[in-house]
Amino acid sequence: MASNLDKVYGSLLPADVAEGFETEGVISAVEPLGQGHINRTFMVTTKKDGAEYYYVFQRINTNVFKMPRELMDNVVRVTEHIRRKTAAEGKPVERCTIKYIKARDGGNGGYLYRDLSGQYWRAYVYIGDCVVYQQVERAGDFEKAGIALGQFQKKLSDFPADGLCETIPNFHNTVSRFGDFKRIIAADPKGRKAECGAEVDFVLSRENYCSRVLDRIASGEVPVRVTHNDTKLNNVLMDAETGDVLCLIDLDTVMPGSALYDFGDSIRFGASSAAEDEQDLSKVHFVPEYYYAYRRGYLSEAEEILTDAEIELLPFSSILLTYECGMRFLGDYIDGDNYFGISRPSHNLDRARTQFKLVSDMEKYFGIKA
Ligand code: GN1
Ligand code: MG
Repeated sequence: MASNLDKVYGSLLPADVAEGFETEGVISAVEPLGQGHINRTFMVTTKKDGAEYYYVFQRINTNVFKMPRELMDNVVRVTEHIRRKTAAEGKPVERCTIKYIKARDGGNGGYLYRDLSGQYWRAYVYIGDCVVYQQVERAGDFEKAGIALGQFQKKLSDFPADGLCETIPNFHNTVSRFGDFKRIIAADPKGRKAECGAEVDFVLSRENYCSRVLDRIASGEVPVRVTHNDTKLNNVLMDAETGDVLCLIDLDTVMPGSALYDFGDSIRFGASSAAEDEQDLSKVHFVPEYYYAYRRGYLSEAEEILTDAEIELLPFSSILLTYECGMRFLGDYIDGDNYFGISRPSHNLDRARTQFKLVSDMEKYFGIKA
C-alpha cells in the first residue's frame, strides 16, 4: 500500500503500523479517538475506488497488559462466541460485535501487529453512526446499558471461565489492591502522601470492605463467571439514531470474575451526577434514579442466572467497585502517575476524590458501613 505516512501521520501512527493490517485502500486520515485511560486509540480512514473505509487502530499498553497475545486470544474467542449468539438472535452482527482485522504478517496469533519499535497494535472495523456517553444524560439510556450488560453476561454464561487467561491477575481482587495501596503509601516515592492525608485515611478506614465479595466467592455463594471487568458507560456503544445499545467494547479485561464487579463498576461511573474527574466536588452526587434504572435493565436480563447472594450484594458491589477504583486512582497519584493516563498534574487525585464522594453518598443511601 503506497503512502506518505511518515511525513503526514508519523507522530500518531508509524508507517509500518498503518500498513500492518489487511485493511482496504490507502489511508487518508488518522485522528485520536476516545477517552480511554490505558491504550492509545486512533480512528483511521482509508479510500479505495472512491469509497471510504473506517477503522480503529489501538496500541496496547504493555505496561498494563503484560500478555498482549493472551489478551488478544481472549478477546477474539469471546467476540466469536458473542457473534454466534447474536447471529442466532437475528441481530446485525456487524453492528453488534467488533470485527478484528488480521495482521498482514500473520504473526502473534494473527490479529496483533508488533511494530518496528516492539509495540503491539490491533485494528478493527469502526462501527459508524453510534454514540458513546461520558456521563448519563437520561435514565432511560442507562437502563438500556443495564440490559446490555445482562445480555452480555447471559451470552457468556456457557463460555468456560477457566478457558480464559487471567491477563491481569487479581484485577478486581480488592484485598490484593489494598495490599498494593499500602505498599505505595509506605514507599511514598514522590512525597505526595502528606497532601492527601484525608483521602489515605478514607481508604484505610474501610479495609473491611475488601474481602466481603471474595469471602462469598470462597463460600460458593457467588460464582466465578466470565465477566467484562471494565463496564463504565464509555465502553458501551449506542446506535445514534435509535439510542439502542449495540455492544460493550473494550474487552481487554474479559476474564474470570464476578457479575458483581461488572454491575458495581457500571454504577460507579454512571450513577453519578458528574464526570469521573470533576474537580468541583459540590457537583458530584450519587443519583439513585440512575442506580435503579440500571438495576432494572440489568435484572430484566440477568436475574435468571444470578444467585440470591449476587442480587443481595448489588448495592454493596456499587460501593466496593467505587472504593476500589478510588483507591487505584489515589495509589497511582501517590506513586507518581505511572498507570492511568493523565492530562493535568492532579488528575488522579481529582478522580480519587470523586470516587470517595460517591462512596460516602452510597454508604448513607444504602445504610452500609465499613
Ligand atoms: C481504565 O481503559 P479504560 O479507560 O476503559 C481501567 C479500569 C478503570 C477505568 C477508570 C485495564 O479503563 O479498570 O475502572 O480506567 N482499565 C484498566 O476510568 O486498568
Ligand atoms: Mg475503555
